Amino acid sequence: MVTFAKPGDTVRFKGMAGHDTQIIEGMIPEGATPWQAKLGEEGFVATVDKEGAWIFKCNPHMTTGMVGVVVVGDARPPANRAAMEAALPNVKVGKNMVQRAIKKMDQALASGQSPE
Ligand SMILES: [Cu+2]
Repeated sequence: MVTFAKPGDTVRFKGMAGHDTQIIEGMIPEGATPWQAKLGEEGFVATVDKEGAWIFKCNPHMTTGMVGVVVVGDARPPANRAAMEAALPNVKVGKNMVQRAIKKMDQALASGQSPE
């Protein structure tokens, strides 16, 4: 899942029964505030406070591909695209799923998907 936002926007998580959401280390813009919801935390709201790409996971289902991307701002590619690639070897769980999320982001951006 790839979605788009502007700096300072909020992202609300619904249908959270049995799920959580947490930022993946190294997969947010430099200086950005990571988020973590509790398991089943319905309506959890995350704020994307910096431009760039943010990748998050659901801990119980990450290895089956429950990983998402929020692209914040208009820069293409996102400013932290290279930093994400560099951080990939440090991802301990579900590295292939993070790699897949980055690829999906690249594809979404290449196809011209954008906010609104
Ligand atoms: Cu889940």
